Amino acid sequence: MARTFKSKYQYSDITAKYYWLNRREFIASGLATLGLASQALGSVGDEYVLSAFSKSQFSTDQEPNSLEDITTYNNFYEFGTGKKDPMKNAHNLTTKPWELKVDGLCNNPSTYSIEELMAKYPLEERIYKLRCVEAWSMIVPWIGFELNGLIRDSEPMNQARYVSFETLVRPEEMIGQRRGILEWPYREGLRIDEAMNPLTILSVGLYGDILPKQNGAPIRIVVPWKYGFKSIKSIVRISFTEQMPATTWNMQNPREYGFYSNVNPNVNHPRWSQASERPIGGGLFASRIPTEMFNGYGEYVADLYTGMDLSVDY
Ligand SMILES: Nc1nc2c(c(=O)[nH]1)N[C@H]1C(S)=C(S)[C@@H](COP(=O)(O)O)O[C@H]1N2
Ligand SMILES: [Mo]
Repeated sequence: MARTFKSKYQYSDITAKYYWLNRREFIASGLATLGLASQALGSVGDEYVLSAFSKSQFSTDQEPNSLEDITTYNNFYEFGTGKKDPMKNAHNLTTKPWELKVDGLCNNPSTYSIEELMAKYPLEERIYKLRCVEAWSMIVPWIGFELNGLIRDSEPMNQARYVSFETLVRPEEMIGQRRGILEWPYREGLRIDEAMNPLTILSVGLYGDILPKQNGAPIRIVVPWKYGFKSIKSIVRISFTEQMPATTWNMQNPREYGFYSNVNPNVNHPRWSQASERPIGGGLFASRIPTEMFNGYGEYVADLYTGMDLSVDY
């Protein structure tokens, strides 16, 4: 049933229609001057041409947030700590050429360009809910491919139990990296079975186009059943390890941010409740909605945690 449609502004499917609707709305919203509009859009540029993509059974049928919501309310500390800093500063990042290195405990380490990855792995649209640990959420129509194909092709050794990820370090272009807000590079990690789960994707686009820079161009991870900080942006390295890798927010404050960080309404953050969340884009007085276990993805991922106490391994 997977329908294939081409990217680059083709009015050929519901998703493309969303794109156009949002775009019109966006242009009408007062950012109409070209300069501002393209800045807010994070220079969705000509860096890469997205290959054709198909729809996915894993997409939610909830309506995606507008492109404006998705590109103007971001966490990307490499570009500053304010929600609008990434939109203002990420255009400085050079995303082409870009290399993604795969190394560590595997028999087939390799380095890939973005073009090679897009040619090798078929792209799909995945409309997922993103739930930040700060208790807000949005619906994002990502385009990407399952990480498990790349993992299989890398032939991990038997000892490999975890996969770690690293973001680029380039303080000349990433203004936030000139200060020690976090320990750079930003690092994340998954257990290998979590990384192999079909929901875990490498995203190269959203809304039918390549990734805006503030969303982690040219390639980022998306793990929809975990808090947003696990979905690491602008990655340059994937490594297979035997030991649980060090991860940025866990290093920063292990009491507040665990390695697993599965969305869990029953385990509160020490400074705020995780029982509910604020959907972005609903306006100032929009009501909060209850947070779902595993962000609503339990049917696909609950098995990964059988026998674990998730209030201990939070
Ligand atoms: N390299 C890097 N990746 C990152 C972050 C970051 O600061 N640096 N922030 C994380 C957080 S806290 C969230 S909620 C999501 C936000 O993704 P979005 O801006 O595309 O919605 O990115 C995550 N990935
Ligand atoms: Mo977040």
